[in-house]
This record gives sequence, C-alpha cells and structure tokens, in this order.
Amino acid sequence: MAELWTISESSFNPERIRHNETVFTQGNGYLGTRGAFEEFYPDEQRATFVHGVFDDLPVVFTELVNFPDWLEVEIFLDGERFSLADGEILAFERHLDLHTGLLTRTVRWRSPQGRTTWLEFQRFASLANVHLACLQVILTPENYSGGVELRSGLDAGADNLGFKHWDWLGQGFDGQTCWLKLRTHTTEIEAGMATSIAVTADEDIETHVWDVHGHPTLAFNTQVSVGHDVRLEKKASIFTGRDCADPLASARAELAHLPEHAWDELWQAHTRCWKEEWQRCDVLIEGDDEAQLAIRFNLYHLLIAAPRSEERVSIGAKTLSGYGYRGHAFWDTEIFMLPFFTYTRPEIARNLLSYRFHNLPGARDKATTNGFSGAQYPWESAGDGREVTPTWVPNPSDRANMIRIWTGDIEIHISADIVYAVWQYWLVSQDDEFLINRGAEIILETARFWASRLEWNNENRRYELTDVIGPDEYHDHVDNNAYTNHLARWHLRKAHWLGGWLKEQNPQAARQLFNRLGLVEETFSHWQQVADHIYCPLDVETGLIEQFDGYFKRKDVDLAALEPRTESVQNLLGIESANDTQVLKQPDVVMLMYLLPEEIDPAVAQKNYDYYTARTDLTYGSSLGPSIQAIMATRLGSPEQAYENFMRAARADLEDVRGNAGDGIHGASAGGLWQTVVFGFGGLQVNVDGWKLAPKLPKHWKRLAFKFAWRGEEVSIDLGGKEGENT
Ligand code: IFM
Repeated sequence: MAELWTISESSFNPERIRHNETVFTQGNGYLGTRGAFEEFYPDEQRATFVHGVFDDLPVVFTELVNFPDWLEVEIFLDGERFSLADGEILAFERHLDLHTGLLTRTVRWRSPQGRTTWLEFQRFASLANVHLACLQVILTPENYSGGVELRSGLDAGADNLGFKHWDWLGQGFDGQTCWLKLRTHTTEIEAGMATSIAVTADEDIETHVWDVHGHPTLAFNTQVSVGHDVRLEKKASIFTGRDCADPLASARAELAHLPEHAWDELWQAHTRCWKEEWQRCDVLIEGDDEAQLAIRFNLYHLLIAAPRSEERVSIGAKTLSGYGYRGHAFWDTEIFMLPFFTYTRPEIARNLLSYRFHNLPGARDKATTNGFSGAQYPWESAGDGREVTPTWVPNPSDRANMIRIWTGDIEIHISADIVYAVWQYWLVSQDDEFLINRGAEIILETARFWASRLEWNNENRRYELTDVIGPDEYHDHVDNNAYTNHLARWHLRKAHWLGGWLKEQNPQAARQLFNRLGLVEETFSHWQQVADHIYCPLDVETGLIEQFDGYFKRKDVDLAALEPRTESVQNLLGIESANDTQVLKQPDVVMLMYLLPEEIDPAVAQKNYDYYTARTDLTYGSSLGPSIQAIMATRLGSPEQAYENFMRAARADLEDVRGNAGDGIHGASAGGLWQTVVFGFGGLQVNVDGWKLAPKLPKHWKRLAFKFAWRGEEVSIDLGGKEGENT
C-alpha cells in the first residue's frame, strides 16, 4: 500500500512549479523548505523558513524570513549544464513519501548534445535533529564518458519576493564545509548556517573553494565513464539567535561531529522519529484510496509545521510552506489545526497555546490602544503578539488601488476562539497545571476585554457588539454577529466558572492571580450578569438565527445561477456588491452551531444549516468552510453533502482548487479535514464527563481507524472493519 503514503508527480510541470513546491514542502517543526528543484527555473519560489524568524517590512508589518538556499546543486555533464528546460526529458518522477518525509526525484535526461544521464535526487529535513537537513544526488552517464562538475554551497542572496532581510556578517570554509553568518535587518536575529559537501566517484576529485561574497561555494570536478556513479552528499545545519548564543558556532559544531558520509546514520534516526509520529497520529481509511492519501498528506503538513520544542511560536495560516499571509497566525491555528494536536500530540498543543500565553503583553497593548481593559488578541499575530494585520493591501484586480483591510480592527472573535481552544485542550488533557499557570490568565484577561468591549443598549436592555466582522468576511462593519455574541457569552461564563474552580483547586494560585489582575468577587458576578444579558438573536417564528442585524434584508442571490464559475463570489461581484448580498464566504452561524452545539436546539440547527448552506460560497470562498460544513452535514444527516464537502477540503491543496496553493498549504483546511474524519464521520464527542462515539461513515468506507489521547491514556478507535473493536 506504499502508494497510499506517496504523493507523486510523473512529469516536469513548469506551469505548476509553485503549486508543487508547496505540495512537496519538507520540514521538521523547526524549518520548512519548499519543494524547489536543486537547479533553478523561472517562476520558482525557492524558500526555507524557520519558525519565529520574522523581520519587519512595509505594508504587511512583518514576515517570516526566507533563509539562504541550501538546496542548490548545479550540475555540469561534460560541459553541459543540467536543466530540464533544455535537452530532452526521457523520464521524470518525483515522490514524497509521507511516512518518512523523503523527497525523491529520478530523471533520465538527454542533453542538447545527446549525452544521456540518469539522475537521482533525495532529501529530508531531519526530525531527529531539527537543525539538520540532508540531500544527495547520484548521477550515472549512460552513453558517454567525460568530466563532471558539481557546484553547491549556501546563497545569502535569498530574498522574500524581492525584499532583502539579511545583513551579511561573514562567511568562510573549513575543508569541505562552508558557512554563513547573517542577521535580520530590523529584528536583529542572528543566524548561522553551515553546509558540508562530500562527493564520491571512481576517479580523483578536485575540490575548488569559491569564496564569492554572500555565496560560499564548493566546486567538485571529476571524470566519469558510462555506467559509473558520481554521488554528492550535502548536509546543512541552521541555528539562530533564538536557539542559542552563538548560532554560527552551533551550526559548524553540528556538522563537525558528523562523519563525511552520514546519510545512513541520519536517515535511520530520522525515520525512527517519523514512525513514532505516525503511530500516534495516523488515520486509516479503507474503501476510499483518495481520502486515505489526502488525510495523510494533510496530516503530514501539520506535523512538519508543528513546533515540538518551542513555545514562543505558532503555526501560520500557510504553515512554513509559502509566502501566503507572510507567516502570520490567525484563528486558523486554535480552531482548525489545534484539535489534531490536542487529541494526538497534546505536548504540541500546549506549546501552541503557550505562544498565546507568552504574547499576552501584545494583546494587552492592543486592548489598551483600543480603549478596552484586559487583553485583546490580534487578528494576525507573528513574532511578539502585536497586531500585524496589514491595514491596506493592493487590489489584486487593479494594483493601482489599495483595499482597506478591516479584520485587524474589528474581527474580534479571535479572543474567544483562543479561549475555546484552551478549554478544549484542558477538557481532553486535564492538564490542570497548564490551566492554573497559563490558561487561566488567558481566559481571565480576555474576559476583561469582553466585559469592557460589550455595549449596553438601554432601550433594548441588552449587551451588544456593534461594528464587527464575523467569520464570514464578505460582510464587514456589522452589528451583533451571532457567532461573536455567542462566543463572547460562552467565554464570560467559562471565566466565571474558572474563578470558582481555581479557588477550589489552588486557593493560593487563585489569590495571587486575582490580585495581580485586579479581579475581585464582584468582577466575576458582573461577568455572569453581563453574559446573561448578551443579545443572541433567534427568530422564534422561523427558527432562524440572523447572522447579524439586517442580514435578512440583504439581497438573496441564487448561487446556482452563478455557475459555472471558477472564482469566488466576491471576485465575481466585487467587494461592495458581495457585501450587499446574503452570500457567505464561510460558515458563520453554522460555525457557531459546530463549536457550541449545546447552545442550539437541534430543530433550530437543522433550519439554520439548510438556510445558510444554500448561501455559502463553498467552492471558491474560504478554504476554512468545507470541513465545517461537512461535520455539520454529518451531524444533521446529510451524508452526500458531508462527503462532498469533505472531498472539497481533501483536495484543497492537492488539486489547487482556489489557484493559490502556490502561496502555501491551507493549514486550517488540513486541520479541518482531521476534524471531519474524527468528529464528523467518526462521531467523537467529548464533554467534562468523558467521550462517546456516534459514527456515521460514508457508505463506501469499509473501515475507519484512528487514535487519540484522552487524559493521558491512548484510545484506539476502529470502526467498520471486520476485526474492529468499535464496530
Ligand atoms: O483566518 C482566515 C479567515 O477566516 C478567512 N480568510 C483567510 C484567513 C487565513 O486563513
């Protein structure tokens, strides 16, 4: 069944080069390297990103910095440069083995002058030692003998789509190792990179040192004859000032203790780690090969982006696999990706939530700047937790004009989303220590924000939230978004509960925290009282929850009448016109029903699901939509819709449905896919008392098996199989 672990490409596709760079990204939770080729092509976006290494720039404030290229290997075959853009490709295959993270490319290439060579490229980003990445190239001439030259090194010229972040501090060589010392321009994060390169061949090898400024390179020359191999092994090491005091010394030391040929040893250690990952996380689907491969592909991408030993970084919306959203983290992490980690790798979930804890100062600043109390999390967050949502961006269809982005100002539900994730993590892990020492402060400080942000409407005798954006971003500046109001109410009630729980569990910690935050008995009872008076709309006659005040008065558009189309409704109609309609970019009321099922009566849920589903731009709207729709369809008994939306999420990046996969993996869609399988089809439900299953597998699935960690114990679920325990 190797093919159900392998993503393959069977021809060289220059027109899909960026999409495939994203798909074939490798990483280890510390770094991510896009699947660019060792040689160079137009339109490529070769990039390596390291978690937490941000630098400032205009418009988007800050972005993950592209590291010096460690992939480059230029190959000259008897004087002819190897390039798939020239000559003839006689055979080409590329495979990403999801089980081990190994990327392999085999090519049979005839040069313009008729020299035929077999080439094999392999590489991996070590999971056993996250500061190391390895690459090898083996080439065999088929019909000629002659000179072979291989050039490889490190290129500090790496920029971010034309913007340079690196200041060069030095470079040098130790034998067959070359190194670079750099510093980011504004954030002043130092980086040390080293690479050691070993070439083996039958004949003698001449090695040349090219000390080109910013691009230390080693060139190897040898003679080769028909049927004989030349092999290059390259190991690269990366450290930054975020990891240690002297990153260059660490990078050099890392390589110094390795033998010249270390591939086998490093590979063994790496694959052992991957085996353990999959033992905890794999999902088995029998009867649907496309779904099986897609879920593994998406989990692979979450796993390679997951910080295992760092608690001051998060996972950006596009993971570490592309320039999209510049590495910024959104609610995508807590609501879409985090559940996978909470249930299978709670240590990683804790790291990700700790990132929000450490960034409370940024959230406090945001609240204060906006005139509120407590902590208000940024809509987009990067290195230090301040708001980094761009205020203006160029209009993609008319670059001379700028579009005002309001999400950083008024998409405020993120503070409750983060608390929701803290609560879920605690529910599943029972990590009291985290809740007491970190989670509580997140929950209470953001509760203070809500209490100050909610507005008392004296006429209607209720609290309201005006001028917000809900999850459906086709509509901005709306009042009383049902999702936001419900989540704020839920959040204040949880904060009230937490006050009592903390006092009971650890009176001393409670006293200290309450004193530090200035919380008294009355604060908690006030929150409860505010929560009880938050306006949460429901039309009792129709059973509909109005998404926001006046939504039903907007123009109703028949989505089917817009078909066939290949772009979002917002692109088709324009921003203003889409805003005037009832069309949704992504689930909003349906999202609310997903997260807080206990707050919505099942009959009401069905009516709202039907109403809003018909108006949601599921094909080309947000990639966050399909998985949630799929789960709700499963819960409400629409199996066809559930499977259709599940496959939409499954194909989001593999098939580049929205045409933007080149910008990076849609991390939220990947996390949502796992939730669809486990919470939707698997029917896993949890609450304070425990977990239960109400599975509803797609008819053609023969078996679904997955594992999760429940309060320290591993639980194995096996559904539908003959041997299955839980059939
Ligand atoms: O967070 C999402 C948002 O919900 C929809 N627009 C894209 C963002 C990043 O993925």
